[in-house]
Amino acid sequence: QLGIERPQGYTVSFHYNPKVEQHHFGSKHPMKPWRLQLTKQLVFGYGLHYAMDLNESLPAEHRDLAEFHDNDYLNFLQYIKSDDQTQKRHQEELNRYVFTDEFNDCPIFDGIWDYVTLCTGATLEAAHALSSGESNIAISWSGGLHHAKKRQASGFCYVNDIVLAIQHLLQSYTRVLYIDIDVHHGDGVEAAFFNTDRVMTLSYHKYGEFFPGTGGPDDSGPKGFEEPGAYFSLNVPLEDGIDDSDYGWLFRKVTGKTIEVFKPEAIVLQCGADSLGGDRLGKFNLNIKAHGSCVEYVKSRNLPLLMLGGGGYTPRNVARTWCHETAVACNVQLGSDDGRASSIEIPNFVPYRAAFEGAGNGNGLLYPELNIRKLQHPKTYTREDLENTAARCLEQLRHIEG
Ligand code: ZLS
Ligand code: CA
Ligand code: ZN
Repeated sequence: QLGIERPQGYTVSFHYNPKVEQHHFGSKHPMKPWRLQLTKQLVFGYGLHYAMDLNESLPAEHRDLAEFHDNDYLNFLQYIKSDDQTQKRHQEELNRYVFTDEFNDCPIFDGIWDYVTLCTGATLEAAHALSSGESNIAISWSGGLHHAKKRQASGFCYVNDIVLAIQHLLQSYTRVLYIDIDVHHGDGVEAAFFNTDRVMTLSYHKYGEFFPGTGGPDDSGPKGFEEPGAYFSLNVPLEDGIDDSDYGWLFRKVTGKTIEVFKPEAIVLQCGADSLGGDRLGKFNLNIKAHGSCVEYVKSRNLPLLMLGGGGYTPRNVARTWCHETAVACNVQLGSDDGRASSIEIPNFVPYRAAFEGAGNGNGLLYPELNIRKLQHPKTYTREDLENTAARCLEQLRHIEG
């Protein structure tokens, strides 16, 4: 591909297994693993594989998952079948582990064990590439499943690849910072490291009548006197319709100060693409350029960086976002600078190119054709709102300074 070269002075590695794309949560379910295929087609279509180490990862094993998850829960995931007969016989476990009903966030589908081990395998391999020094930025777009708990599936997430990856990184690094720009609160990761000061979790999310309902401004870690982990959970609850400049301003201010005071040795960034405008589930109004500039900002700290996927329910926009962010990681500029119509078109030889040909819009990489949805009650952030939110975060950070 014309002019696509490896970045100078550092290595980016890309970890994936194409088998993950074949899985289905059910036809009406918003989580669509084929968005990963779309993403990969774009990444390869642009020739970004010339800029990275490519790794086809192996599925994780039961014992890898058991580093965080409960064995009984893992056995259940490994052996449960999707047919009604088996489900009837396992009703008690189903209720305990996934809350089944006909409208289920976490359905039992065929190949569920393969799906969870493939997602986790890619993320764990990426974490290992960082800790071994093989790579400086490792990418696993099938990971980022931040809601899964020790013994429970939640919010489309069954196994928490992020927690497992951070646990791995803690063997090599003293302090790991977790940053989460998915529109949902990163509750599973926060809960797993609630009582430690070696992991700081920072989540930006919609808060108020929105899943999972946690991550309010006072959720900052254990409240007991001098408990380890007190103040090491930082939450930035936001409202509908927050846009590029307001989100970008807050993200830089709060993330910048967090890095300054916490001094992480490695960073894990969950890049959930449901914070984009026009997402089927999300309520924010970010465009791809603004989302990507958060990645760029984190990358500029030159720390070992694990980049993960997460939410994202408008598949074309997810693929564009993560392709753009792969390019950001590689220091490759694919689109034009204005963050809207891109001068570079989706290459002709990208299979599924048709999927990107939106109604009446250009099909450039950065152009989010579904952006700027008409929200019912978008919040207009005033200067004062933003200053107050930032001030509250900086106030919390004062407790861990020094
Ligand atoms: O962060 O809001 C909820 C929970 C419910 C409402 C929906 N019903 C199905 C269950 C009970 C209170 N759940 C959220 C989960 C969002 C998970 C985000 C994951 C992540 O992006 C990381 C990967 C939710 N929002 C929307 C839906 N669920 C949802 C919409 C449409 C459907 C179809 C399939 C299933 C049932 C009908 C479903 C869920
Ligand atoms: Ca978040
Ligand atoms: Zn989400």
